[in-house]
Amino acid sequence: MTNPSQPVRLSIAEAYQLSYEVLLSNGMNARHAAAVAKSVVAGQHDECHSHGMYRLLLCVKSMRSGRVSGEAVPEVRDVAPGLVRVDARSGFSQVAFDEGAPALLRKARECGVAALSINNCYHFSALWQEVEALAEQGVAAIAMTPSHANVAPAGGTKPLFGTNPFAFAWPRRAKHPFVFDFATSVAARGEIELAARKDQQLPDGWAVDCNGNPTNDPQAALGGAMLPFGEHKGSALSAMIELLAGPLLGDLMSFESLQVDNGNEIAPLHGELVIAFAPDTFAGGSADGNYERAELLLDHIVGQGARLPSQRRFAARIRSFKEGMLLDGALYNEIICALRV
Ligand code: NDP
Ligand code: PYC
Repeated sequence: MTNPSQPVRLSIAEAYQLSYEVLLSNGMNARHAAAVAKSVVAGQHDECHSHGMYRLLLCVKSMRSGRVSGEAVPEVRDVAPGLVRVDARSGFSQVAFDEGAPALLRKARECGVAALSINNCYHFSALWQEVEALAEQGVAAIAMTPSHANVAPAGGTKPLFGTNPFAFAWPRRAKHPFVFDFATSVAARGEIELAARKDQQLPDGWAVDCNGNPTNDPQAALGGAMLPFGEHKGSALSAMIELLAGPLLGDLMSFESLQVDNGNEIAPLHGELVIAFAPDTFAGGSADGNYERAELLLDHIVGQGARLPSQRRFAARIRSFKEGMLLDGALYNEIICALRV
């Protein structure tokens, strides 16, 4: 235990070992514990605090509910030249993604474009991890998923959509890929939860309370509805994600996931859609010239003094690997308490 008001510095290895042991001691087998620990430590070392080691608390609660399988062996089905389906069999999404990604890459290279449908998974993670990993294998990728119904459609005041993240990655030669990944709500729900833990007010425009009135109080926001980013534009994108990663895949939408949750407040259960595009296959050979032209665009963005999305993350990663990373002291204590001995 540590002083809750002082952050704790952990090396990447220490953070991973702690996360792995917490997950293992709460019923995950070694494979699931390793994949989920890698995911939360990646969030932590990239300073994405809403999806870093804070998520261990949700994982533990989900495991202790008895609903999530910590030993699920995903079933991979090659259903069409451009489509692979992975049934996660009520496990967390990470192992299912790991199982499906090789077929997705192979199919994208063969067909130019291919899709991975992950079904029946408990899901809590940041999507950049998956699209970044795919781009490092030379494909462009998009990923999307519903969550639990917490966001009102633009013009409404009642939760209907999930915070529905959308991520994109473009591969670059000898450089980090171009990656963005954001919720289609103004911010991820995890940001509101973290604000509530610290008793911090929310910026204007993030949420309404249960009566539909604007609120800056994180507790009132959690009990009311979050708002989509960009009004009708984010709202339409969020609806698209519900449809593509829900009915298209034959899986649950956010309001259905919340119904299935039935007040347990564990990780959402639904599907995820990942689409990969192979630049060389689109180019009918080598895409070298196309990559060079893509670099011009990215250079022009930076040339105006703007930054590329994920630039902050990549800088945080370098810092964390060099100096270790800071974990909130109160959170560290909760994580230690979650260890079952
Ligand atoms: P943010 O608003 O923090 O950031 C979104 C993206 O915008 C990042 O790629 C970020 O890059 C980039 N960005 C931020 N500021 C700038 C800037 N000034 N210039 C250029 N790019 C910028 O994300 P959210 O709160 O919306 O989402 C956080 C995470 O939550 C995501 O990773 C998402 O996948 C996850 N999430 C997961 C859900 C799930 O169901 N599994 C549900 C909802 C969210 P950088 O990181 O470098 O700052
Ligand atoms: O932060 O909005 C969020 C979230 C929902 C599910 C996982 N993360």
